[in-house]
Parts: sequence; C-alpha cells; structure tokens
Amino acid sequence: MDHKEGAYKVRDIGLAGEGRKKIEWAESRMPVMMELRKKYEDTKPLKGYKIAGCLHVTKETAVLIETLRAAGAQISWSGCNPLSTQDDIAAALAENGTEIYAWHGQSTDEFYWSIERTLDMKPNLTLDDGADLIFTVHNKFPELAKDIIGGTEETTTGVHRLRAMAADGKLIYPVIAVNDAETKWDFDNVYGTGQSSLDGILRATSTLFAGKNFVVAGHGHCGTGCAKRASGTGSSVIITEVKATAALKGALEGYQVLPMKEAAKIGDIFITATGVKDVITKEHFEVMKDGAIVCNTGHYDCEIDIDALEEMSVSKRTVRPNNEEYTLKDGRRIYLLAQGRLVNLAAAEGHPSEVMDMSFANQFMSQIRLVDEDKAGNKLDPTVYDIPEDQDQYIAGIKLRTLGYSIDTLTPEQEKYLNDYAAGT
Ligand code: 3DD
Repeated sequence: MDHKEGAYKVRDIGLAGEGRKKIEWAESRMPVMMELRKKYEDTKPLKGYKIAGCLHVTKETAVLIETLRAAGAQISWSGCNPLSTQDDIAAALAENGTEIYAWHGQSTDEFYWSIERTLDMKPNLTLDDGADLIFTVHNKFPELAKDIIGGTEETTTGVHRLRAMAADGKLIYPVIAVNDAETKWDFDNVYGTGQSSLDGILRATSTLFAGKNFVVAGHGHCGTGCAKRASGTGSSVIITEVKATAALKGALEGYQVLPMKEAAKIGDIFITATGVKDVITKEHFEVMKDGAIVCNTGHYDCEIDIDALEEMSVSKRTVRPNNEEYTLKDGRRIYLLAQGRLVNLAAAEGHPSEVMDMSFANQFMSQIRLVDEDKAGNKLDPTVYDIPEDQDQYIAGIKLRTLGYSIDTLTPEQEKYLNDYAAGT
C-alpha cells in the first residue's frame, strides 16, 4: 500500500482523551525514560531514521514511542499480540501524530495486515517483542533488509529464536537482545511478570489466592516472579519444571516441586511461563478439579492445548471478560483466561510503569546505538548482540538516583586489590 506518514487505524479515536491521561500517569512513573527524552529532544540523534515497531500498545509503550519521536525518529507501529492493544492508548498515540495500526481483538489476518502496514514506510530499524515483525521481513519482504541497519528484540522467546536463526546463518540484519539486559531480565521478567500476571488473574476471576494450590509451570525469571507473588498472597505454590537447577531453586524457596501430571490433580490455579508448547494438555485436564483456573503468561499462546480442551468439552461460555468456562463431559468446569494468551497484557495492563521504565530505556539506548554505528559507517554483522555492561549500570544508576538512593564507589586501592592476583588471603 502507498505510505502516508501519520496514518492510523485504531478502534475509536474518540478514546484519545482517556488514553492521554493514562500515558501521563505512566510518564510520572518512568523517570529514566523522561530523563532520556530530555537528554535527546534537542539533538534529535534519530532524525532521518524510520523505526517500525511491533510491541504491545500500552501506556508504557506510548512513553517509549513518544520518546523515540522526541529524539527525531519517524515511527510506524503495530501491536505484537491480538489481545494486548489498549484502544484508548492507540487513540491517544494516533491523535498525537504517531502512525499506528492497532486495536484490541484483532483477527489473525488483521494482526499481520497491521504489521505489513508498518513496513510500507520502508524502515531503517525494527523494534520487536516476539520477533513477528523481523520474521515478516525475513519471510515476506527480504528486499527491505537492504535499508535496515538493525533491530532490537524485547522478549526471551524472541531472542531465543533469533539466536537460533543467527547460528544457522539465516539472520539478514543485526539485532540487539534487549531481553538479556540485566536491567530488563532481572526486573521486568521477575517483578513485572509476577505482579502483572496475578493482576490479570484477579481482574478475570476476583478469586481468593490465600489457601489455594497455585501451580507455576516454569521456574525461570518469569515463573520465579509469579511464584514469589503467589506465595506472598498465601497460596501454596507448586512448581513444575524440566530443568533441574530451576526446580531446585523452587524447592529451596519452600515450594512443592511436582511433575505436571501430579500437580494437575491438586491445583486450583495454573499459570504457564515456560516458552514451550503443550505444557498443559488433555491428560492434565482429565484429572483437574472442578473449577480449576488455567492461564498462560508466556509470549505465545501455545503452552495450553486449547484444542484438546475444546474437544473434551460439551459446552463453553464467557462468564466474565477474559474468562471462558468449559464444561467437560463429566460436568467438571475448567476456566480458561484470556483465551490462553498472555494473561497479564490481555486481561490487565501488563507490567507496571516502574519496571518498563528500564526495559524501554534499553530499547531506546539500543536504537540510538544502532544509529550511532550507522553514522560512523560501521556495518554490523547479521548476528545477535548483547547490551553492553556499562549501559546496564548507566540505566540502573539513573533509576537509583531518581528513587533517591545513593551508593558507594570503589577506592583506587580497592580497584587495585580486585585485580591483584598476587594478593594473599
Ligand atoms: N510487557 C509486559 N508489560 C508490558 C507493558 N506494560 N508494556 C509493554 C510491554 C509489556 C511485555 C514485554 O515488555 C516483556 O516483558 C516481554 O518479555 O515480553
């Protein structure tokens, strides 16, 4: 399609006023992003560069988008999940001149149509969460890669797949692994996912957590956060895992550790956070208690076998927003939240602004880094790059300062001691 800067397709532009108030709320809790916006809004280092973005349209993402635009970038944006776009945020962005194609409840065709519209402007950079945009360039529009200097990737699953592509020599332009930054992975994935997943479950069920058996499939960074928050509400946490060290950490946190076929018999609430497919399947639904609540907080909706649940059910009805009751042949009822998609963004608002502040500071700084390399005439290899350590410490330092904390610094003698391999005990 012909490209028109500032074009948009959103659910209802009339929602812009409500969306703008939420964006201002997020700005008040994202001091790192607002400091970076102030730092770059005059020099505009991204001027002349076009960024196509594919990332959940939330109040926090709006702060990232408007910071990239303040730094001079031309933006075209789509959501990265059919159920995570907040329509009032999309409206507020569109009203303020952002080119955006996103609305809640997209069909699969509409989802990919939106991604393709963001490519009409022939971007120089991509910004992904789950790699759907970069995969679309690779699989459908490889000719666009000649104008693309690089991309960034937000989430664990996306980075994992891009590293596999790079290992097979299939990546056609460089990508920075934002997910793997310490100031993203150790904060967004743990504290963000923990709180926002329980937020999604609460909004979809209003169930009591205390005294319930809360099954967490996957005890990685995201599962660790979910287990910690669930434990804090008085749930008895049960971990299922395939990785011994991750399971052991759960055991030493005081959680039960069981195989899913055993946990399925006693669980009241189930959440998957593995990044793998078919974690909860037919054999597990067959032994679940009447009234069990099942949801997913992984990026893709492949962790719960919904087809199996459909086949086992005699009826299905929506009992609350994002809450579908499946009645099985023997009368037991299973409650599936957010159609098995990421419950934190589909049934709530995603992670709080305070942790997205650092995740998106890494996105922003990584886009700046790619442009700086381009301006310096450096053509990066088509592989996956990590965030430099000094960027992590820089972002954490701003966060600490804006939270009112100050810390010590090593003396020259201590620096010397640390590197003095001859020093005795
Ligand atoms: N994600 C979680 N909460 C989000 C929010 N409030 N805005 C935008 C994106 C949000 C998902 C990603 O940041 C990241 O946590 C992931 O790994 O997908």
